[in-house]
Amino acid sequence: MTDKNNLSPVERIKTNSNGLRGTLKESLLDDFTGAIREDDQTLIKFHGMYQQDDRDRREERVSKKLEWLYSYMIRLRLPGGFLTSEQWAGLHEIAENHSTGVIKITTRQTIQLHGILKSHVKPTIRDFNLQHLDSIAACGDVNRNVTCTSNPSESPLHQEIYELAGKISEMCLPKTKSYYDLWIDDELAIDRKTEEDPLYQDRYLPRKLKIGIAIPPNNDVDVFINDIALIAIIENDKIVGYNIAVGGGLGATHGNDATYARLASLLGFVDTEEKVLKAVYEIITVQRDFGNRSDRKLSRLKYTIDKLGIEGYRSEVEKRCGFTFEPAREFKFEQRKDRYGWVQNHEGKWFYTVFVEHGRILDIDGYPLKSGLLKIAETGNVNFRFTCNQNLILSDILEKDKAEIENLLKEHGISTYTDEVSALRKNSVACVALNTCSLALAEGQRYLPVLVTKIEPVLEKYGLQNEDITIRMTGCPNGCGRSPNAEIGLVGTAYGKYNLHIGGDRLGMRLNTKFKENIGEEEILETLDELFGIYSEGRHSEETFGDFSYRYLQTIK
Ligand code: SRM
Ligand code: SF4
Repeated sequence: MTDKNNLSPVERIKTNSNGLRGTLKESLLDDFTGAIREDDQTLIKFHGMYQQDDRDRREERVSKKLEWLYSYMIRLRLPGGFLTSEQWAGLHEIAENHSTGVIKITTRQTIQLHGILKSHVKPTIRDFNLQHLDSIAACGDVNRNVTCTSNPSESPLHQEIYELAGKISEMCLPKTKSYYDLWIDDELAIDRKTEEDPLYQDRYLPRKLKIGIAIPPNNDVDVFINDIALIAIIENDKIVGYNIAVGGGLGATHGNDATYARLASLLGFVDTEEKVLKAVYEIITVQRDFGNRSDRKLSRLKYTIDKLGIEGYRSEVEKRCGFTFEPAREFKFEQRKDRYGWVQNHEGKWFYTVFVEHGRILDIDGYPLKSGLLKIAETGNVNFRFTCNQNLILSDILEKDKAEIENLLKEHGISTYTDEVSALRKNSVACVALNTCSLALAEGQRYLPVLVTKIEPVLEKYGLQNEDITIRMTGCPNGCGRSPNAEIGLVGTAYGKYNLHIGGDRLGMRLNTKFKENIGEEEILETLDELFGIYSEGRHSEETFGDFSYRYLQTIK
């Protein structure tokens, strides 16, 4: 149980927040600064926003005796990652009017906008509201965006888990109405009765909580990195229940050995949807009651699992549920990557997966991706879905509309780009990092594309250019681009320096291991050159780079 005498400062901010309102109203009205009050910086996260500043411009601002250039990032709550074409067109306009203009697809299947000035925060949320979109609980010590295997319309089963993602998201929403008071209605209409929150109470969770749902054989959601992982078990083309795993999480802190990345451990199997929802709910209440509220570095559910033991955690959940878990059932993942290009579903509808490098949708010279997508949205004949690999699926296209979409994809260079990029690039993920992330030690999405261009010829030298090797980069060890769960992981340590990790498997079932510490580009390329050389000569037939390097690491121990 939590040491009540030694609570982290964030605990006080939450319980004293008057339903997450704090002094946000006053902070927003203060024209003297682009920032908000310190405690409000914690509370605004629960409303799906972060205060940030442009780190590229810090020195310039200080030299001009100006405060840092503060702005806000807003993240949408989109369980299962879905927008209609009307919503996409609306989002395009909102991005143009209020943010840097770049639409960013995140590694949790949703959208972020960056660079929103304080005076634009409310108008942005209001415009989202007009599109029936919200950012409630997209950040903060609550359940975050629920992810599920992409392409919900691919089969009736996909639709079923997409709906489950929505139900879990709804069940786990905080009951406070402060989001609407603060950002939409302009009134503090607090009705204590309707704000009573049996799940979060007034202290919320000790830390963020993440839930993902996968349908084997596809693990595109990287399900085991979630605090709660649901794996659909299919028999005779029907979902007969879910294996539930708990305790995934990738964040760690350099130099703090008490912190670590961890994949979720199987708790057991439950059959009906009612039981799944109850189990998820009570897994959360156990974390609420037993999670560490003193040291936020050790407060994720993975540490609670390791403290109570998987048996201890299970028996507490079972006690609260009033039923027991069956032993976990057999399942097999066979792939984790997105299926680029055209795919047709069981109803004859078409889907086109667009490769979007690190989820950044913008127009650049010679590649008008963002304008092309707007034109596609304006046809009204497609939906937009997002993948946990930061890509976009144009979905639910009828046979009669396919040619029109195909032409627009060609006209804007989108299909040519998706077809032509290398296998390595298609399997690359990077986090945002600089210039907006306050925790970044090194570059992420701005640098991995450059590095991949330098790695491509090295792969070609060994005839490995068509291998689907996963490479992921994060600007720090928090793992937002899931670098610990890749065949090649690059984890920022300082500007231009990374730890190089290898030996993770391709399917997201085995974390990688640190191989080289704090190295720059030259040494990264030299090391990979050497490893690819040994791999091309010494690999077993069909052996992936991740499995080979895992084996190689055992031989050099
Ligand atoms: Fe993350 C914090 C971006 C997915 C683990 N993450 C942050 C912040 C908000 C930095 C901050 O706290 O000030 C980053 C904002 C950067 C920016 O400028 O936008 C940030 N995380 C992201 C995104 C946008 C990366 C991306 O390029 O796609 C992803 C948004 C997901 C979403 O839509 O909700 C994102 N973050 C992840 C993931 C991957 C996942 O969930 O699939 C992880 C690893 C899994 C996990 O949670 O363990 C992840 N983010 C973290 C952590 C480490 C938490 C921990 O347990 O130690 C932090 C730091 C923290 O919470 O203190 C963090
Ligand atoms: Fe920022 Fe680190 Fe997350 Fe990258 S991994 S977005 S640098 S917190």
